[in-house]
Amino acid sequence: VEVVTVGLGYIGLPTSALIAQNGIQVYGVDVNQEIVDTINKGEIHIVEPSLDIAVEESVKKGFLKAGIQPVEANTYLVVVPTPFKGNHEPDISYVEAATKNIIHLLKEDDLYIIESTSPIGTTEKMMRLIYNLRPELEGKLNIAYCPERVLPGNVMYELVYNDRVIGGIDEKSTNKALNFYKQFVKGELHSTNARTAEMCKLTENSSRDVQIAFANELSLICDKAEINVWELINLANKHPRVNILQPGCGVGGHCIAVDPYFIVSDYPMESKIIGTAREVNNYKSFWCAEKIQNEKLKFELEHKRKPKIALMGLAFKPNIDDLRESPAKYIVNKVLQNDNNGNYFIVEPNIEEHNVFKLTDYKKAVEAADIVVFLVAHKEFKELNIEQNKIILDFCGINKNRI
Ligand code: SAJ
Repeated sequence: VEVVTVGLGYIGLPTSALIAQNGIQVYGVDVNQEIVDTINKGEIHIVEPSLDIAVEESVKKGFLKAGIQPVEANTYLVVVPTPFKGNHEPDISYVEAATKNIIHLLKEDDLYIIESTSPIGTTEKMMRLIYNLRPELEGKLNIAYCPERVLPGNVMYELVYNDRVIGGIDEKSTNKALNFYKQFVKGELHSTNARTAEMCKLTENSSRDVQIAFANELSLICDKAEINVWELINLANKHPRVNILQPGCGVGGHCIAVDPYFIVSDYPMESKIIGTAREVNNYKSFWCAEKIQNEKLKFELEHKRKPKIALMGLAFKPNIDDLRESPAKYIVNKVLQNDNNGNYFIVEPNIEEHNVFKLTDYKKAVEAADIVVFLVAHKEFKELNIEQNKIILDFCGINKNRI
């Protein structure tokens, strides 16, 4: 075996398959026996375009195998999740466990790379952990950090064509890692040190979070000022040096809503904008839920009956089936929590069934509703023709002419 990848999730599995497709022997490790068995059958456990074929082919040709325990190789990739704890502090225990699990296999000149999003200094910390247990290897390993930056839904393409930032703990490590990625990445490879590479990943996602927070803040101001925020942003963006993103019902997913906390928890005094952006984006979801409740009360006073409300979308962003850390789901939960016996239709065209919510067809829901609430800008919703008499709460810019 040439390469061991630890972690066979949303990034680890596609990465393993891509390396294997390039004729390199890969052994994927995961703590979950079911996942290991699925992959060894040439099947996959996650939804990602083109991944099924890549895994099936590599397993069939014998270039990809999976197991619970790592085996000896020349390169070790750590691709496990780094969630945060209750107090928003990063939890690097998976990276630590993955590292501890391969330490006994390491030998002179091996390459050890962390791809997991990690707080600044994690690579150096892991280096110390390794050399503490294997002092005879001190200075003889190549240790680097190289963050993934692929967009879910387009992973197999972006893994090959995105540029990569590669930061070793010394120059020898950086060069060794660079040569490793050269084998299967067609994007440019940029070298730096480990701390800069770690911060670079956090910066990319924090930058997007801050920019979305700006758009969300504008939407709150415009709502009070009775200005159409979509028209406003469109007009402001006509300036050659202004490029504002779109407001929505909050920021979700497991990256952009998480990574900024890795900076804030280590540098709280210095990261005021980054921390505030998180608060603004979280508040936006809460604000949307309140807005729905207010609109419902207004309707009840006016019509002397409960309105039928269509809640459109549950996913964390448009045109995907991923509901994890979804602001739309948070809003739906919050609205239902406060009003258990209201008349709600819950809609998510990208999934067939949900274990908690009873889903309604999107056209039927809109037809029956008095109030239509757009939470996610799914493409289906943009084609709807909605009668003028219905009340619309458009949190994600489905119909940009109407607020
Ligand atoms: N969103 C808005 N308004 C916008 C754009 C996005 O409200 O104008 C919301 C989305 O609805 C969603 C959230 O932001 O709830 C995040 O969506 P996204 O499409 O911006 O990003 P992710 O989480 O799918 O993927 C990001 C990407 N990072 C950047 O674009 C800087 C991806 O390249 C990273 O690899 C990924 O995070 C990751 O794994 O870190």
